[in-house]
Amino acid sequence: MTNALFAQDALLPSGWAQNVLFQWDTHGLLTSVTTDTTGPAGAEVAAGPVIPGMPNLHSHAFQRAMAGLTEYLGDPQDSFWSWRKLMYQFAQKIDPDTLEAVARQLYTEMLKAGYTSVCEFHYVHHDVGGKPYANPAELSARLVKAASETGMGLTLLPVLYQHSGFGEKAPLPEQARFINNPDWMLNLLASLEQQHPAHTGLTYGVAPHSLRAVGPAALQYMQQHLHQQLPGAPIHIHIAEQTKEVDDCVTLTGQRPVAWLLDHLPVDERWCLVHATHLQPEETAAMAASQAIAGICATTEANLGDGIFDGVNYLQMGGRWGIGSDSHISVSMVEELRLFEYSQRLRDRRRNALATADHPNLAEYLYQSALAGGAQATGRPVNGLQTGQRADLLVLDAEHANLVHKPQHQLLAGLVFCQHNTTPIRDVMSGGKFVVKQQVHATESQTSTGYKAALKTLLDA
Ligand code: NGQ
Ligand code: ZN
Repeated sequence: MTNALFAQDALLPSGWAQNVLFQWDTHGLLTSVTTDTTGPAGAEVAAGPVIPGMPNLHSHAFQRAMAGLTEYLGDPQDSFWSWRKLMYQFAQKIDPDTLEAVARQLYTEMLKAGYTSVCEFHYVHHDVGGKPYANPAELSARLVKAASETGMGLTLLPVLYQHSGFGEKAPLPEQARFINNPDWMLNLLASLEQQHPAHTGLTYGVAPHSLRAVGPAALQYMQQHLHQQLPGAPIHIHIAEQTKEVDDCVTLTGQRPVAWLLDHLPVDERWCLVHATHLQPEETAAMAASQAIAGICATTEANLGDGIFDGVNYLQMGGRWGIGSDSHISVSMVEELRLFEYSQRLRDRRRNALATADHPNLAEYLYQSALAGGAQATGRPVNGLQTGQRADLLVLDAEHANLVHKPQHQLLAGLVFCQHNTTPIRDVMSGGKFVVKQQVHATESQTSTGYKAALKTLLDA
């Protein structure tokens, strides 16, 4: 039997099931998921328990190459803003070839870590100096290439970027590579659609960078025209990550960023509000009610000293969320989930903080929620192991020290809340094809050679 996999144990949207047969079509979409079958019936047999692959809802691919390069005290008041200066200097060095090599390495690492989809919040558009490339979509196309060649599902979100701060301040010279306008963006999307048509593994949306970088009129115009051109396409925005941003927004508008956005734009399930770190209780409630996704990037938020998301209240209110590795100082979905929970424990001095009476199995609850929210943010059919969704799955090693002898309901806690230097993620399937087998990605050695050469170029530049 081709395009079929049998798993003795599999995590479905309804929970753990036994003797599950998965079948999928040539687009990589599941056509049937049958539980309690009598056996493999000629299908390939999964080497361990099967769980759905996780979407990564926030990535700036080029930042993978600067991981670990900003961990020294420069400015005595070192902060997000001094980190950003260093990040801008690094962004000047990126060219099409280095971006492609870094993205290929990053997507390989993500797949091995269990991320089978990524949303690229992509804002380095132009040449150094700000001149568009001969193909204005050059750098976007390199990300598409890296994703397709590694087997990573991609939602490409070209970034709209116009200003250096609230009140439509003129951009800084170091932002020249990012600057564009809504019509340029809509043309870019049309040309990308033509060069690389969407399919189950690739889709497009847009990312107004932040309320700092895009003014109200452009934001309105962008979202209206986007949904004429690409109905239902996702819109992601950075919001309320730093208190300075909140203060500047209040000074200009009298409202905090999340409150302002919810009041002035039709924020709904197509939207992903990345970070949303600083919320007043009314904002938490309104954001949960909007059905937008909160994009939690716990390791980056910790690294940059952002603050702690209002997770306990937001989840109690049924708020939707997913995880992103953002600056890629860590590429580990289990670390994102764990740190999200641990940030709440440290703040509130309690345990199992994000679990609820209805969902006492914390690891399973976190996993299933981040999966559903992440899938919504991708705008692609990646919402778990059910008919019509992509065959994106992970095969766990049941003999791993953190899983061995455990009942089904303890497996995800063994994955998420134990960390002992080896991962129990054994094989990874993306769109019906195994891209990682026994913890090795099919093209990882060429990828690694290319990455090392690119990193040398970037460090020498
Ligand atoms: C970014 N990253 O666009 O890469 C941002 C920093 C900004 C994070 N916020 C730049 N983590 O927000 O202005
Ligand atoms: Zn970001």
